[in-house]
Amino acid sequence: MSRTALRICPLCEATCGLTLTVEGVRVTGARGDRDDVFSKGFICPKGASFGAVDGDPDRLRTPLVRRDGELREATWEEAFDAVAAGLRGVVDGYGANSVGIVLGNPNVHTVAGALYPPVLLAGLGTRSVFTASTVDQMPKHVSSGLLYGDANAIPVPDLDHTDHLLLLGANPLESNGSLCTAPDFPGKLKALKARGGTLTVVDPRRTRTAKLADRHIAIRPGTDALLLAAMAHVLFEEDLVDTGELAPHLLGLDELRAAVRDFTPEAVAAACDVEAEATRALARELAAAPTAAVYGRIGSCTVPHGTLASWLVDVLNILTGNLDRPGGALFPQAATDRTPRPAGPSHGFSLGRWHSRVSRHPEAKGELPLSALAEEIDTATAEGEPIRALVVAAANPVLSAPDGDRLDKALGALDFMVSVDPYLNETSRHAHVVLPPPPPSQSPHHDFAFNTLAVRNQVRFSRPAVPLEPGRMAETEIFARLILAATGMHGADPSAVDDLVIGQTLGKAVKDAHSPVHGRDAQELAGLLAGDSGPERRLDMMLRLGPYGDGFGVRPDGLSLTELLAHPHGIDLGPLRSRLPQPLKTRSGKVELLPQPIADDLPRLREALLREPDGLVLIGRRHLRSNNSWMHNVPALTGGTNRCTLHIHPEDADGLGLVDGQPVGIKGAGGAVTAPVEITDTVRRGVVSLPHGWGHDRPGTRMRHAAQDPGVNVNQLLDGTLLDPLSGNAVLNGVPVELIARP
Ligand SMILES: Nc1nc2c(c(=O)[nH]1)N[C@H]1C(S)=C(S)[C@@H](COP(=O)(O)OP(=O)(O)OC[C@H]3O[C@@H](n4cnc5c(=O)[nH]c(N)nc54)[C@H](O)[C@@H]3O)O[C@H]1N2
Ligand SMILES: Nc1nc2c(c(=O)[nH]1)N[C@H]1C(S)=C(S)[C@@H](COP(=O)(O)OP(=O)(O)OC[C@H]3O[C@@H](n4cnc5c(=O)[nH]c(N)nc54)[C@H](O)[C@@H]3O)O[C@H]1N2
Ligand code: SF4
Ligand SMILES: [Mo]
Repeated sequence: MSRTALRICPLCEATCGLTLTVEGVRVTGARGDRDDVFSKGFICPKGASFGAVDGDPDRLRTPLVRRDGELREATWEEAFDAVAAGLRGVVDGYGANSVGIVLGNPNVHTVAGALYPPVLLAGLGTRSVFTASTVDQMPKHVSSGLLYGDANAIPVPDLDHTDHLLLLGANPLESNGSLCTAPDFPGKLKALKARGGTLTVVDPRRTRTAKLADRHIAIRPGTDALLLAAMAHVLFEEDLVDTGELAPHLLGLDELRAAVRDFTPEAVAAACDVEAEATRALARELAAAPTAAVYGRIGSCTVPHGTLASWLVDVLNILTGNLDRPGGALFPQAATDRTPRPAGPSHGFSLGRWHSRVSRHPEAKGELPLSALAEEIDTATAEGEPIRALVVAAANPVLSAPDGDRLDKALGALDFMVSVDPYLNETSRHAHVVLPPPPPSQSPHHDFAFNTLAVRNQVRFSRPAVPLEPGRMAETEIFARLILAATGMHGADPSAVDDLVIGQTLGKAVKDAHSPVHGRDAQELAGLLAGDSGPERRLDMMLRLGPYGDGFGVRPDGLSLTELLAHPHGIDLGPLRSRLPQPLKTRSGKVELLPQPIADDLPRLREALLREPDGLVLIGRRHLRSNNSWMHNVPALTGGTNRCTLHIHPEDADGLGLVDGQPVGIKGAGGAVTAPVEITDTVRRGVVSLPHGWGHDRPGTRMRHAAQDPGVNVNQLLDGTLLDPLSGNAVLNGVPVELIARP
């Protein structure tokens, strides 16, 4: 007998609602949920393969514990005993900073990854925190922190209503969008064109997204900040600045004008390889459009001037009056956001409150660069202890971070490592304990992170589609037990973690004059929480205290978990609306247009004007049927064009005497790899492209299908020293490489 169950797809940022077909405890099919208030039936090949991803026979079913050098199946009790002993031994012997924490991308796609890591960080008190953010969007957080005082206040292009979209370094036709949660991004771009709007794409490759555009600018990698600065220059020079209703909220417009004075379209033309007239046209069109949005993603972040480029994206939206207005770029308001406080001066955003031990990288948002993880483990200094134990959750930095070989060695030398991961892969193979979460069908889902980045305000929750298999442990419980083991409370009831958070949050809320529960009794409120489990009660609490919440009875028609459960296809909360000045948390209470750290970094951008490009540079690419490093084990999603080949322009191939399909050695600062050449004019001259997440050929892993066609690890070409200095973000695009023809 088959049945259907609703489940939000966790496989990318688009968060599509799926209707799963379930036979017994197995997911045998997935289609788009037409009644989903947000995705309205959209699905992509990854979502359609949900059953295969979920039911992968290589997923681990029981914990593994290392004994006599080998990882063996163990009970949960044995596993957590080993975690408690391993972590506490290091904390007690060397202090909290000698325990490192690495949080990977899928944490933003799970309830467990949203609710528990903050408690783990606070409980352990370590400064050795590394996440996928510093190989991704940290520049955007830093620019938002500096402009708005809140690193998580990220404006999202109003895709459904804009008249003009300037998209840089993003390929949503393959990625389905990022920092812009929009099911059916391709359909939304087509709709933009159908309503007479225009799409411009800036990308060194003629991507599927670029093919859809009215105009494609094949910029030289790593130079977006120059192009954007020149556009800002043109807006000032040609008197096109019109900040509209933003004007009273802005600080530093004159200083900004002076700061971009040197960046004329003529001055940046050679570096960007974009003609001055084209840059002027981009600026004029942006200013002339009734509404417009500039949107930058991976290709604008993972570059030497990632923070400046991210800042300039917002600066252009501001100078044209498009920030915070419908059709422009707006701040979403998610259902689990904190109760909005009245506008006014706040605490602001600080960078570099501490530094990494070895290379003295400044922290950003409480994190150190993932690029520095290996040296923080393998290098002793006088300043303090190296990292001796590591907690890795949903991360595979051996493939996703620079210089995997060095990190691989460093992980092998740790006193203790625990991985929360469904696979034994390139990273988790070094763990002393592997704690495998259940597959997504057995987990609840709510998009805590992506709802704050969505193009429409909405809220959805899926309970597990399938009950937990015997012997499985919910990932929320795995995290709760891990927190207890790491903080000296091993053996306590895991619900203690949720009770603690609920007690603290409600305790603060009742004392907060702006909270709907001000003056009430925290314990009584805790008793009112609905939900089957600790995490559900926490979600109920967040919804009820949130901007649309019932305020525990104050607004009886407001949101709660009970209300959400009554709407299995979700609740629509309306289009994005203007919100300024409320989201601002700067010290001035204004948008600070030219923050000091940005001003201090501009001379480095000026130097880039003078750099003579020579030699080939490497960039990445994504494929629709892949996702970072962990989906190459699903036969339905591999093969075809989803392959690890080096794209090269025909003229560059000719110059080097390369023929299609030939293996070529690629050499970078961190090492060399060999991949087959794929000659294509979709990549511009002077640029080669290799996808990331491949390199599944290390011994001791258990991903049988991936190992058959392993590909190579592009990040081996990096040595970890190339960073955007403000954010600590790795430079993954525009990296100098040499090619060596192989017979
Ligand atoms: N050269 C280059 N490198 C890049 C990038 C690039 O564009 N170019 N992109 C970067 C970006 S944007 C990112 S986000 C990072 C991603 O890098 P990582 O954060 O390392 O993420 P993944 O490679 O996706 O690996 C995810 C890990 O989580 C595990 N996992 C999957 N599902 C779950 C789950 O439900 N629970 C748990 N606990 N674990 C799970 C997988 O088995 C895998 O081990 O890579 C970065 N690296
Ligand atoms: N299918 C699939 N979907 C995914 C993922 C995946 O691995 N596969 N990963 C997910 C994750 S973790 C993320 S962060 C998002 C990322 O989402 P996107 O940012 O849309 O990612 P990409 O598809 O890598 O697009 C980046 C584009 O930047 C271009 N580029 C490279 N260098 C430069 C440059 O210097 N300037 C400019 N202007 N462009 C440049 C590249 O050619 C590429 O087309 O995708 C998510 N969705
Ligand atoms: S677009 Fe993303 S969320 Fe939607 S079905 Fe595909 S992988 Fe899942
Ligand atoms: Mo990412």
